[in-house]
Amino acid sequence: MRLQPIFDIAEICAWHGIHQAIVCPGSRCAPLTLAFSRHEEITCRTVSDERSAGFVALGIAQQTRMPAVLVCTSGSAAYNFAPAVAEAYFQETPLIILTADRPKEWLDQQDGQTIRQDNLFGKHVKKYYELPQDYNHQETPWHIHRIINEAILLSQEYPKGPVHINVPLREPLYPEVNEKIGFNKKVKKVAVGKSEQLISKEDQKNLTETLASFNKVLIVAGQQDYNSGLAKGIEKFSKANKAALTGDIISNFHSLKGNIRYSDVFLASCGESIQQSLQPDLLITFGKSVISKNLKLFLRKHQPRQHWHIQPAGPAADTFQSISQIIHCNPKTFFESLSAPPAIGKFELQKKANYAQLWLAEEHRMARAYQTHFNAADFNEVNVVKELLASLPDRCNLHLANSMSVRYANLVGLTEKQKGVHVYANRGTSGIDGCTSTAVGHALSSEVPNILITGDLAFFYDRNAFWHNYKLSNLRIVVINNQGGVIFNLIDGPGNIPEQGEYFITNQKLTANHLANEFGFDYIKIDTTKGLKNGLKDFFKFDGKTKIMEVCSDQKSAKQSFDTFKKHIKLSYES
Ligand SMILES: Cc1ncc(C[n+]2csc(CCOP(=O)(O)OP(=O)(O)O)c2C)c(N)n1
Repeated sequence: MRLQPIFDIAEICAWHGIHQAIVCPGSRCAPLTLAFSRHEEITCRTVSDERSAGFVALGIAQQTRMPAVLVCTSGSAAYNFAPAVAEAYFQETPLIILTADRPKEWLDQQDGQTIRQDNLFGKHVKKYYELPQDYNHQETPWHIHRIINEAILLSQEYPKGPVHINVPLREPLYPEVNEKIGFNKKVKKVAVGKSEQLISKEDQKNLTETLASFNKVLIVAGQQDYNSGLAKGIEKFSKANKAALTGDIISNFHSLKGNIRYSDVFLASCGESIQQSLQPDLLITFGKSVISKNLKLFLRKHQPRQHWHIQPAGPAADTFQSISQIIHCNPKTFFESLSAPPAIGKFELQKKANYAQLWLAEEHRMARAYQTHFNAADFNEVNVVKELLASLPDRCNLHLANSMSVRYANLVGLTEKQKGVHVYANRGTSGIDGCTSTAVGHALSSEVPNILITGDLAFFYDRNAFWHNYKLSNLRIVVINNQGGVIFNLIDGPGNIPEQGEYFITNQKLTANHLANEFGFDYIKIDTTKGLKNGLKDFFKFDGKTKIMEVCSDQKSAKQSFDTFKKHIKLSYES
């Protein structure tokens, strides 16, 4: 059958456990669209704007922890996946991107929707593949099956990421009236054996000895999904080795006892002598990006004697400019393997514990400073985020948009008790372009409430996240509307120049109520603390509706309250 090789793609995906596809409209992609929409093991949805579709697929892949399929037609449609592809690449999220293409001989012949699609996403995919465009050779099905299997396996190999398969298709693109087409269960299937990467006995011995010889051990966790096994391993390791642990809100370690949440805040204010006392001998890092600029600056200046980075394979990012050893194994295995109490005397152990105590002392100082600073009655952006985080449902996904939303949330932090809150943010490229669509992808593929906190620019930028016909009853969006990108009012640099408002903050006048009306969402406007408290009573209730809460803020008060907060933290070091 003519289109059988294309239908086989969906069959192979389903066999690999890939059950979610996002398809964008077009005719060239019709065979792919039909293959995925007709396959009974695949949930196939359509999202018209490819920019949003890409991020929706990203959210689905993150939520299901499996690759999601993305299909589009030829031409600029494919280019519009690019921002999401880059984000997926840096967040190490697997996507199977299938772009339909014209037959190759029509390139550069003034044909419509024809662009150079080979290697379209450049180095932001793990690999680019192209399927053959003629199916009459007897080895073609094997060729196609081989490529699809390889691409799927590669997308899930460490580091996970997007793969691009370009699919040139000849007309006719639709099945003939009497053409019967189905799925062939006998397609070629290639599995890969998974083996746990262990630390060799010799490495374990050497690492244990080195670890025991350092008094000041600091663990820094980068962005990652919540993983209870890893959390337990770290808890055991830290207890045995008296290590300090810090990870910002996107590391998802908030429920871990002893995690230092406020390092970004206190490292900005604590001064040189405290910073020196916090300098580690041994730094252990794992995970992806770190939000905290202050932590980066602190560690680049106060370098450890050794820096071990743990990841399963490949070269490591040297974020703190101090890597001395890359340990290729799963972080969970690493921490479990080294969690026996070190063979050292009481006095030596006490020295280790003293270092961890120094970090905890700063954490406690912040907790006290927060208590005296935050007045629940004040209506400002940080307070709103604080109130929101405190009111989250026990089990939910929290999505934090770039840029101040994720920063405010990191500053406020989640508590040990909020174990069921899982945090997501597009910190692969830190774009404002797909934060809403990514949250939509999560909402479409999860049962729990999904709460997005976003600024107004990020929100209005990505409004096509809602432009489809799927219900989002488990989605709640809080838009902090200060009529522009307030980050450019808070950071040093654009703060004092005349071009600030027009070219950096980019003042804008939209409000979210029109959008809510257009899409049939519930809408509530908040401009007082009392209103917020009242609004929150119903906001998280499940009543089948998507809800938007628009917090009316202004740039002046946002700056004022942020500056006052920073001053208060500084003061806590003077008294
Ligand atoms: C796609 C993209 N374009 C531009 C930027 C630069 N940028 C970073 S933050 C920001 C403003 C965000 O404003 P808003 O969403 O209102 O959030 P706020 O700063 O007020 O928290 C911009 C334009 C970006 N990160 N991503």
